[in-house]
Amino acid sequence: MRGIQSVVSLSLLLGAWAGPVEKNWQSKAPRNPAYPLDVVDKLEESIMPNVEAWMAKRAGNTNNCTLENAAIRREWSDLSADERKEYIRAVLCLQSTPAKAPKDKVPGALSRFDDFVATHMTQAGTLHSPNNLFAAHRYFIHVYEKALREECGYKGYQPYMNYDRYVDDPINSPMFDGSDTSMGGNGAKSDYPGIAQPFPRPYNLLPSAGGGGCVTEGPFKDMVVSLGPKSTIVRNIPANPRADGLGSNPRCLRRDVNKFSAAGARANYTYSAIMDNPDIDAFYNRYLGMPQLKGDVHPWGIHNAGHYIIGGDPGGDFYCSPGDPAFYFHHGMLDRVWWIWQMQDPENRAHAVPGAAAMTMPGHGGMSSSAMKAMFETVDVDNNNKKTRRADIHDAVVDLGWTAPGVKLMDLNEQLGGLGGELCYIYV
Ligand SMILES: *[C@@H]1O[C@H](CO)[C@@H](O)[C@H](O)[C@H]1NC(C)=O
Ligand SMILES: *[C@@H]1O[C@H](CO)[C@@H](O)[C@H](O)[C@H]1NC(C)=O
Ligand SMILES: [Cu+2]
Repeated sequence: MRGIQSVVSLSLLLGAWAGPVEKNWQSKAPRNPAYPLDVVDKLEESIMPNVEAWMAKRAGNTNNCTLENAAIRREWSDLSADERKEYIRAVLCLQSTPAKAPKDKVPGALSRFDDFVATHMTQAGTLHSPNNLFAAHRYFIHVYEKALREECGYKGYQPYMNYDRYVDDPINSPMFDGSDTSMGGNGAKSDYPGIAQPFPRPYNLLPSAGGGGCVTEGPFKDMVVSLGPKSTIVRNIPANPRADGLGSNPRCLRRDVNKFSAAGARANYTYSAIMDNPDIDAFYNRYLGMPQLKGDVHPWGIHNAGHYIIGGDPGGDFYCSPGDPAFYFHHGMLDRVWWIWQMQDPENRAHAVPGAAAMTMPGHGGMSSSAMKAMFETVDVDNNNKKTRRADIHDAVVDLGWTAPGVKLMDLNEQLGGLGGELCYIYV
């Protein structure tokens, strides 16, 4: 007995001696050895001491959220095949669970999955004003993840897409190779025109990568897209029966898995956005690709670059983009990038909100920049399209209609402990 005990304590001692003790979150989130850590992954690892110090500083104020009990959001190809299938099952489940959105307002919502799409459409101003873009999307992903877990029995957390892993060949990547462990394949060849971009020639167009038609392979090949289109540029899609795009318009999922777009989301872009922009507005603008960096030949900004890795319909539609299930992987990555940026200097950055010098999100999906700007003039819009001008940022409410209760914008900044502890997750 005694002998065994001392062997155990000796090996513990040796373990501690032999090198850094593996942290709880690392052992719970193994990485896929096929993908060596990129510069952003390394940056993420390097923030953990800051995160620990920030948690210690906020002790008693993190609503019982700790690094030990925090959820872990992982990269898609770090998940095992079974874990990916389980995630896919949950998304398909959400797509076959009845909608909660009122039928008179959103006759086109076929499922709980569509409730989120409809919310992104009706709350577009709230979700995309400079004040709200980061925080409201953090909340949006959180409530989607919650629906997967609580309504569809999913035990994991929302995965993200590290674009850099797939830049060279997104079509054959674990995200989009069309296998049963992917998020569905590319779209068929079509007359997809590419996507206009707010940059001088020749960067004013993100060219088609050859797809744009219906997705024919993988778990979402039979998916029915119903809401929209509202701002898409994809040709030959029937118009929605309602001007607001909320009517029923059943059609296939269309994609143009696009390596040109992906090139604007290489890790060096993400790294530079985080490290070269200590100011929140500069970071925000860079994230949106504005203004174009001198000589940059992939100037889309990681936000648009990530969206147009799939583009298509509804993925390329400003309003309806969450109708492609890959949306949540992309915005998960963006949320991760925001967190890594925040944790460079939590004291000054954790509660910084873009605004004063933030540029308006460039028009996309066929929308002009002036139309975008008009949408953001009054920032809080409820489900009945009632607009409230906001005086103080601390009063700002993010209202996600029938998908989630309205919450204070400033309660969404702390990923570890925000919303009374409801937000409690890290990225690995
Ligand atoms: C934190 O945990 C303690 C002990 O379980 C509990 O009494 C308290 O209500 C919790 N606080 C919050 C904000 O959840
Ligand atoms: C990232 O690297 C690519 C080459 O792989 C280069 O063209 C681009 O300018 C770099 N971008 C930044 C922001 O460093
Ligand atoms: Cu959005």
